[in-house]
Amino acid sequence: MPAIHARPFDFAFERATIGLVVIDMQRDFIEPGGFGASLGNDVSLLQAIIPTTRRLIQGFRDAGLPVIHTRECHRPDLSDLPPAKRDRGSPSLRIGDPGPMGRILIAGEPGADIIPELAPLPGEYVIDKPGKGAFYGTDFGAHLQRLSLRQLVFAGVTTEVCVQTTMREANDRGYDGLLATDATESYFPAFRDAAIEMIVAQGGIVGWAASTDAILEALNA
Ligand code: TIU
Repeated sequence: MPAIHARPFDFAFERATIGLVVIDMQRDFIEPGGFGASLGNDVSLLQAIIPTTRRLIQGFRDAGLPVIHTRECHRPDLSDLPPAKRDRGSPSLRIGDPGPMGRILIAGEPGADIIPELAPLPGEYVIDKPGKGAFYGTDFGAHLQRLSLRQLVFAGVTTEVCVQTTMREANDRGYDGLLATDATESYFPAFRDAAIEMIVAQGGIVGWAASTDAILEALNA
């Protein structure tokens, strides 16, 4: 069985059952004027991983393996937005408010789009999710079953929020999850590093971690 050189030990996979999940690489998190900025974050930190994430996506496409994208966003009528989420903290703009990229974190608005550099290809599945985890309130699990996937490589933002939440959800459902350490980022680099350590600690209590080079080397072997 092929394997990716990873922490805490090599990540074995089969070509028939591995796929890439790219979490929330949306304008709302990565460009000025969106949800991430409204929370007071420096969004330029997240822009640094665009080239690596692009290379990782291209590697899966070149290998003929599935790429799944997620977007955190809500229905225009906000019926899937719990008041507890909308009313949290004191952001400059709340979810659903009009901003420079349309309504904040609303499906169909420019800000909710995946950034053009990482745009999904026709045929690549895009999951719109109302929560931080990709399984909650979506057909992500059903889609993984349809594709018979068992090993998931994760990339995207932010490491300790939507990426880690989804990896934990996947782990509890029996998937093997590996995080691409240089294709994920946080507004708090120390949280990115801590999340990676939490994932691999205790013999891989949540999953594995590896560089994009190591992942692509194994896919191309
Ligand atoms: N704010 C933050 O760090 N993240 C989110 O709200 N969502 C995702 O991580 N996608």
